[in-house]
Amino acid sequence: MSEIKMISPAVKNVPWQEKPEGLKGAPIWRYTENPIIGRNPIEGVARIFNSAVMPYGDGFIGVFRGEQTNGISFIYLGHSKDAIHWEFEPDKIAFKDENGNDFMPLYAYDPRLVKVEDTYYVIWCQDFYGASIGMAKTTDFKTFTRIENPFIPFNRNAVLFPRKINGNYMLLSRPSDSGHTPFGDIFLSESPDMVYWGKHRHVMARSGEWWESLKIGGGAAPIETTEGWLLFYHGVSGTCNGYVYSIGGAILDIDNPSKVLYRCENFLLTPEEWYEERGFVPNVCFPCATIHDSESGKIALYYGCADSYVGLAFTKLDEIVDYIKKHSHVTESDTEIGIR
Ligand code: BMA
Repeated sequence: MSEIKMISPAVKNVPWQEKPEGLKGAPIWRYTENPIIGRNPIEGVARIFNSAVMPYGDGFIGVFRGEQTNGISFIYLGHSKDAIHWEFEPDKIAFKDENGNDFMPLYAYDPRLVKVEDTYYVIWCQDFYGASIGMAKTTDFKTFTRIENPFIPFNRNAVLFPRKINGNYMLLSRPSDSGHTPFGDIFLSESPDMVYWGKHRHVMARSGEWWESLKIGGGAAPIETTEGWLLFYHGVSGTCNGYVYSIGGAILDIDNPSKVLYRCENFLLTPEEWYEERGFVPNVCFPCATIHDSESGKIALYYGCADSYVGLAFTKLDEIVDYIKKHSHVTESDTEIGIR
């Protein structure tokens, strides 16, 4: 095993279960009590899935995609002592503009939650005359102030890095179309101020591997390690019966994350449990967050299941990085600088 370390705080109460005996494939294993959030979790909300959580105070906090009973998704705030049992606020997060006036998106889905320095950022997909990325910031989880939309349509799946790199904020995103997007690569954009985004670079393309041959998109906020940025992302294949969403793993260069150092040719997790294969949209494993402990190397991965539930899976940093490196297959478009 490699002597790899996370460069992030210790989180002693990271949720955890030991690896089951006889596990085959990638060293990542599901929580035996999955799904951790079932149907109809809040009055007026039919399903919670594709959601992001992080440590906060002596417990945990999260932003949750709640699909209302009228079919429209918004973001709800949740609190937990153990990051497994969640209590939700009954009303969707009330986003404000800089003057404190109401400024709600028309809808909001697939939120990510990332702390950079002393500020927490919520990033999601919303309508901006077409599907695009929305953002807000908070320091207390009471007031959420919208900040400028980073991109024009169409774009989904934006994931912020947890620290500035070379003085700039860094955002992964996946430009798309207005529908169910039958294509898509991951790109990187930089900003000095979270308002103006530029220096766009291509990071990685959908690959020749069948499970991610249609499109890929960012997943959890990258984890800083001594080997580079560990990225859990989603990869999609188009079958005769619809899309299948699996979870992949890659390691990006620490100073220049548009460069992919290692990329696992095998999926790490693919739909195979009932709550992943059966639901509102079958066959979806959609990663959105990790909670990770730098002292033990434990990683808890949160992922949406079949657009219906939230699931939890576990891995160890050294094991997953070794697996990604052992099964790495990078192409020229992964390793090049990403500008043409
Ligand atoms: C993607 C996103 C996700 C969803 C997935 C499968 O395009 O909209 O929110 O989980 O499709 O339906």
